Amino acid sequence: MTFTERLRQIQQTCNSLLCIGLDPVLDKIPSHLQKTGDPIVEFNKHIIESTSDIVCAYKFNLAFYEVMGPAGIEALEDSLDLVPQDILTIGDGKRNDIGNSAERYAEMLFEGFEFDAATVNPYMGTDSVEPFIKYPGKGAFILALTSNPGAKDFQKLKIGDRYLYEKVVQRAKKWNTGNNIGLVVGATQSRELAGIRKLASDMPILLPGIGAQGGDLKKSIEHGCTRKKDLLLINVGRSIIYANNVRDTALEVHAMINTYRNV
Ligand code: NUP
Repeated sequence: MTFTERLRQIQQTCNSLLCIGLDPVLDKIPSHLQKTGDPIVEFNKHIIESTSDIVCAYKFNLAFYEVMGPAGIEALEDSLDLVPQDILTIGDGKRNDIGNSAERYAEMLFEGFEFDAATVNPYMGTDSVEPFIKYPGKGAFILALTSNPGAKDFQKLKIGDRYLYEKVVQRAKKWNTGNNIGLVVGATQSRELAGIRKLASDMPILLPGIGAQGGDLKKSIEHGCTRKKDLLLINVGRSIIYANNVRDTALEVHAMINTYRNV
C-alpha cells in the first residue's frame, strides 16, 4: 500500500484529519510531570493516551528533541514507542542535502526512528529529494508554502507566470510517481490553499498553523480537502498540548474539523 493510500485509509477509519504536534518544552510542561524521572516522555504519554482515538497522526518536530542532546533522542525514541501502530508518525526536520548526505537523513528518519513520513526541503532539487521517496510505504511532505511571515521572501516570488511555491507544487506532482509525496502548506495561507489543492490534485497536504499561529480552520478545510474531504493533515501543537484539559480541547478541535468537513 502506498503512503497516500495508507493515509486515506487511516483518516477514513478514525474519521479524523487531526494531527497533534508533540513539540514539548521542559519549562512549559505541568510541574507535577517535571518532577518525574522522564518528564518529556511522561508528558507525551499523557497526550497520546488522551487523544489516540481521535487523531490520524502525531508530528514530532525534531528540534524539540535534538535541543536536549542524547537524552532528547532517547525521549523521542521512547515517545515513538508509545504511538499505537495504526496511527501515523511524522518526523518534522525539514531535512535535505546533496544526494549522498540526503540518503543518510532519509535512513535516519525512516529506518533509524521508523517515522512513517518526514518533512523535506525541496530547495536543493530533484537529486536531493530522491532518497526520501524511494522507501515503500513511507511519505515525504515537501515544503511548499510555509506558515511563517518570511514565506513571502522566496516562496511568493514570481518566476515567469507562476509563484515559486506553485513551481514546487508542480514539481512535487511530477516526483509523485510512487503516490507517496505530500506538501506542507501553512494554515495562515488559506487564501492560496484552494489554488494549491487544484494544482496538487489528490496529494496529501500537511497543514500546520492552526491555534497558536492563528490560521483559519474553516477556510483551511474548505480549501484544502480533496473532493472526498480527506488527505488534509491538520497539525495542532501548542494550543492542544498545553491546554488545561488536553482531551477536551482535542475533542473540540476534532468536532470542529468534522463539522466543517460536513461529515
Ligand atoms: O510552515 C510550517 N509551519 C509550521 O509551523 C511548517 C512546519 N513544519 N511548521 C511546524 O508545525 C512548526 O515547526 C511546529 O512544529 C508545528 C506548529 O506548531 P504549533 O504552532 O501548532 O505549536
